[in-house]
Amino acid sequence: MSQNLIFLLLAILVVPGYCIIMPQQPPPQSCPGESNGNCERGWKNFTRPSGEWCMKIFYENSITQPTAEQHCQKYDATLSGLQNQMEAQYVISTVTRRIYPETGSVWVGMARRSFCQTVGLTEDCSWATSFQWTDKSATGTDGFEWTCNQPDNARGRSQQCGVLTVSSQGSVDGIQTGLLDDVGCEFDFIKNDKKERDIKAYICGKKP
Ligand SMILES: *[C@@H]1O[C@H](CO)[C@@H](O)[C@H](O)[C@H]1NC(C)=O
Ligand SMILES: [Ca+2]
Repeated sequence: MSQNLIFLLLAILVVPGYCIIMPQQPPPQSCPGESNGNCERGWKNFTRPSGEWCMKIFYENSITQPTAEQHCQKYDATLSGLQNQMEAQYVISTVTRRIYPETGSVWVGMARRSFCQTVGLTEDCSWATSFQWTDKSATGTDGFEWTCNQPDNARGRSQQCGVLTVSSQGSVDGIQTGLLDDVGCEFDFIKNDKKERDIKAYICGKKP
């Protein structure tokens, strides 16, 4: 037997054996090369003017805003605001994929300012000034992308909280997808015949 043939036989026998003994590693949870900065595993990093910020989306149907806030605090976090459209897009695309084909709303860390509690849209209480971020990190108004004529403080001036509408369609129940609406912090979407806008998730955020 020539040396070449022995080598060939070895290659045929040994190489597949090696592949069976050493199976491929399962794929890592996040794509290689995709850093999450200084955030804990499972939290997504964003760079804000105020510093680094970590976000994680939690899924729970029909949860009220105060309960969602309590849940975030269990992770030493708080409901997250939206610094800009990059953060909003991250939330919208992640939740859309997760809940498809369902649609719904996501609690965002924002609150109506006290001087705007008893009015709708006015000069003083505008799209830019009616609400403020509550996460002590988000700043400015770039994240305030409201759906048409919002925030209107409708339903008897009861809309002190804010949600993002999520769906794979352009709108849900006349509310544009991917934009904010002000709603009551304990609004019952199902009882009010708005099941397709029911709460599906909330965004927690914290500093790394
Ligand atoms: C996350 O952190 C990494 C490493 O610090 C950084 O390169 C990346 O730009 C950050 N991502 C965002 C969206 O800010
Ligand atoms: Ca509203």
